[in-house]
Amino acid sequence: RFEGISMAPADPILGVSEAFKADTDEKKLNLGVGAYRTEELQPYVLNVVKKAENLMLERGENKEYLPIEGLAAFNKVTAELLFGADNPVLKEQRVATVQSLSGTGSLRLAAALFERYFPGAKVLISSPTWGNHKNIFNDAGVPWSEYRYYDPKTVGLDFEGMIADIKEAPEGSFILLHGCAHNPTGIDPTPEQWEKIADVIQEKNHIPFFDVAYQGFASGSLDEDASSMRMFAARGMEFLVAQSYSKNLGLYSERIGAINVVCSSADAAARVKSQLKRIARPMYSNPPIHGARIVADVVGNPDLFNEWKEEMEMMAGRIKSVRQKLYDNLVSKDKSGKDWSFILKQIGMFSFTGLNKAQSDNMTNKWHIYMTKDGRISLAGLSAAKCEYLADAIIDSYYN
Ligand code: PLP
Ligand code: TYF
Repeated sequence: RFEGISMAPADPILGVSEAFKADTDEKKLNLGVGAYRTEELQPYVLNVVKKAENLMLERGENKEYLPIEGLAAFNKVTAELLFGADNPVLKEQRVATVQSLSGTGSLRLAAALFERYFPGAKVLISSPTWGNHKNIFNDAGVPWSEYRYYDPKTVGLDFEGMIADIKEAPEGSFILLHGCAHNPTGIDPTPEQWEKIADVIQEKNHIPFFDVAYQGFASGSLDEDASSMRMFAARGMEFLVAQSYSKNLGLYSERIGAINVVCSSADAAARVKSQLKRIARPMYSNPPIHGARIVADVVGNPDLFNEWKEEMEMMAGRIKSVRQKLYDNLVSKDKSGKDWSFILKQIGMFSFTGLNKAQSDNMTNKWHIYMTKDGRISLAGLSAAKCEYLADAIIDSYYN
């Protein structure tokens, strides 16, 4: 019965970590998966997370099931963090917020909502995008196509292509946007470009769908990283936001995040929420409590909240400093006069190097540097001590 099942291909991102583990060379460096590492290249548990976990033990909290929509205290603070506590969308109770299984599970819930209530509607995703986006919409049976985003000539944004493709999409399409720190390119629109994106989306009655996996982690500021999305809220638009605490609170394996649907009325939000719960019930019944309590405690306690912001700035700052150091090494070592400034213009935990597949293979095979084949490197997995070695490897791979 199971004999007919063929082997599935390895995940292009998670497969990189497996190859890294198998390498015995001591120079090896894992710049594949987007996970924060310390300068010593070790995983990092935030101090505020440890404090919140201690509080939980002291309070002797139980492990009863959560309601389908998740922990009420979490849902309240997560929406406030996203939109800002004073945002009219919250005051008017126009947001349906449901705790889900981190960013991925929240995207998947939204995809199921599209499949059910917007049959035939297409999702437009950036080219390139986080690889799992395609899997998520494929599995939910939601048609998707790509809009131009990355311009290899400039290693920058193809803004005109992006606008043209969004304009051309069938009226009422969902437009998936990375709220900040685009994965994999690290290239974000400017505030002026975001306004134009909002203009064409409104013109075409499209529905924006923000994937916010890096709030506070890109710039170091929670408000700044939410600013593109809040501008859409200020325009009174309807849209969705999938939220993740994997990176900004380092809660990767706790699977904590939320789907937020901004509606035009409180009544519509209540109905949307009821349908999201109906979708979640047969899929996973209810979400895990541990991460939800951590987020609720950290955001709800002013001391912990301030300490979190400091730790987030520290993480974002370490990534920015290795980005600068990598750039400095590239400029001083590359005698060709090539302009490497695109590295500094990118934001977030990734850098798109512009290396093609063969060059990325050279990085791994010759230099033991593990990265995805699209030329993306995770700067969160880089230490200051390894910047010079990485620059040597990039230059060697570029010109060979
Ligand atoms: N969306 C983007 C663009 C991401 O980069 C990630 C994580 O890397 C996610 C969503 C979701 O991750 P998680 O399911 O761990 O929250
Ligand atoms: O590095 C990335 O882009 C992510 C990391 O369940 C990741 O793919 C890994 C596992 C997971 C979600 C995201």
